[in-house]
Amino acid sequence: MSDAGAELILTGYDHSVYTRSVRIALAEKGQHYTYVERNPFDPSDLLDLMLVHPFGRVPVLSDDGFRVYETSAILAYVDAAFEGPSLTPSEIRKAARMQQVISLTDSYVYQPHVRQAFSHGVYRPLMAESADTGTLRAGLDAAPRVLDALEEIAREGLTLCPEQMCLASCHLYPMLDYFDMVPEGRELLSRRDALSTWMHWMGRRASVVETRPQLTATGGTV
Ligand SMILES: N[C@@H](CCC(=O)N[C@@H](CS)C(=O)NCC(=O)O)C(=O)O
Repeated sequence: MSDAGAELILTGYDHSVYTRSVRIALAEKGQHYTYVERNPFDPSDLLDLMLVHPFGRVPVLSDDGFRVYETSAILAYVDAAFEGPSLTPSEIRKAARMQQVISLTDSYVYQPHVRQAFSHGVYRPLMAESADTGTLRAGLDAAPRVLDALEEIAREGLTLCPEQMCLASCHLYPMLDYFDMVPEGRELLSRRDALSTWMHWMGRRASVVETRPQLTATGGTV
């Protein structure tokens, strides 16, 4: 366990899905921390960010000087290092599915659902930035196959289920929450019952409610 008096600092960006994943996990653990806001898309913030992250991205967690980046690694560290309910199931198949969802989220969810559909369907228009309908369409076209895979996993009942908070839920939820703001995305999600049931359960958790991003113009992107 991490030293209770050690300084814990999370460097992140409020609009970032990956930052929110870590914030959800820290809230689930009941862990206090200092939050430093850095917009990786703002050149002046990027200079500061490069001092703690070699690729200039967020989030970055520093625990008494021990620095971790890459969200999956941060989440695993948070779960292992701090008191509070475990976010990793002990049952082998549940743990395997959890890891599968975490990897799947990075490989197949982030780009189409967040960078393409949400960014060009909701975020850029909201920030009065140019949006590309072709990119929005490409994200929406790629989504059904990914959502079907997630639905199959949720139906199986080993992870992405109500009452089973784990690191996969922390990792994935912020991305689908953004995708749900795209009207066509909401429609696609609503046709997947098990995934929708898990989304609704997640949406009511205090950790999720208190980490909801304030989507106001900052001149960034997601
Ligand atoms: N693989 C990284 C991805 C982090 C990431 O891409 N974060 C976004 C914000 S959600 C970012 O910093 N983007 C800045 C950029 O693309 O230059 C992780 O798992 O932490």
